Amino acid sequence: MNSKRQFLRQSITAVLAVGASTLTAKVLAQKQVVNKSIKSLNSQLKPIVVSTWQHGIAANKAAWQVLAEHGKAIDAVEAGVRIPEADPNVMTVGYGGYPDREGNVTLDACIMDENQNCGAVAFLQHIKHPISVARLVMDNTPHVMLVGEGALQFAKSQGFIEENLLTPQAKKAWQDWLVESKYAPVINIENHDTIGMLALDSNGDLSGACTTSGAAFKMSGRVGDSPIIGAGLYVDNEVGAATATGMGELMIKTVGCHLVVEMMRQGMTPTQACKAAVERIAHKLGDYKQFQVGFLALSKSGEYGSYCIQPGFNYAVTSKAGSKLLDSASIL
Ligand code: SD4
Repeated sequence: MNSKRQFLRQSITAVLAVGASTLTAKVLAQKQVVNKSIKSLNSQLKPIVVSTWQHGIAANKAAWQVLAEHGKAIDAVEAGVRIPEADPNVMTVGYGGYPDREGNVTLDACIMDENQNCGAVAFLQHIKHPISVARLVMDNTPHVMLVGEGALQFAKSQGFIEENLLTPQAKKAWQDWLVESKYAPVINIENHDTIGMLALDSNGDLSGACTTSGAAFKMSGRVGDSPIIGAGLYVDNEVGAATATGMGELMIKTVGCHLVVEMMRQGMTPTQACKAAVERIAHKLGDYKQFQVGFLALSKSGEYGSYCIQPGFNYAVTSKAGSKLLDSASIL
């Protein structure tokens, strides 16, 4: 190669290199601007907490106290759902919950954190805060779920006290029900109140909790979706979280909350994902119109949404902007 040609080639290579590095620098700078604005948008959306039904407002308030202090989402959801658990006027969660057909209050709950850790209790009696027992199953045992007598013994070993959870109000409702003893588990049309709560903390981590006394006047030993990871609650810290309320059998049959999170993973918004899960139930289960099911979801970026079968499901949202109660869209 003659020296003139060599000089030309070197010059072109040098010009291209300068051009390329300027371009790379420009692209990087633009990328940083985009990342910065995504970050600031996200920090506006977090922390945030959402939960099912009207009693979610009071529950979110307790959760918000944790989130506002830069606490962890897992601590926020536990603190939040303990409010309706202790409230005798909430007739389908914890203390004051409607009993089964034998007159026994039996409770189901589960909790899940940002690291895929989870804990659950089912058919637990005499303990006011099943969510905190579920938390200790997660934190202090190698297991995910304890049920019945075993769950009670574990709770007592952790310092929980046995209490009578059947309030005079709930006893009266059960005695009235006994007159006809008609087992019609149509929940959420008149009788709703399971609390499912999802939170995104200021660190960007997601967690969820779900707690209930289940279907009123259910068969003894009946367990619904609420303590079952994937059915009544699911959290994937890379994607989002979902919880459910309503006729638990429908969520169990479709592994509803896991389905919602997987739909979000495929790119759906929380509302689209909840709608897709309700549509799956409608498509697979012929009798779905007799029941209520409501899904609530929160994405990793703080976007939330819901969908249900019957009109009437609502949910509470609390963020820096304050608290609000929103009506869910429905398939019927
Ligand atoms: C259950 N999913 O035990 C619960 C009940 C419920 O609002 O959500 N009620 O099936």
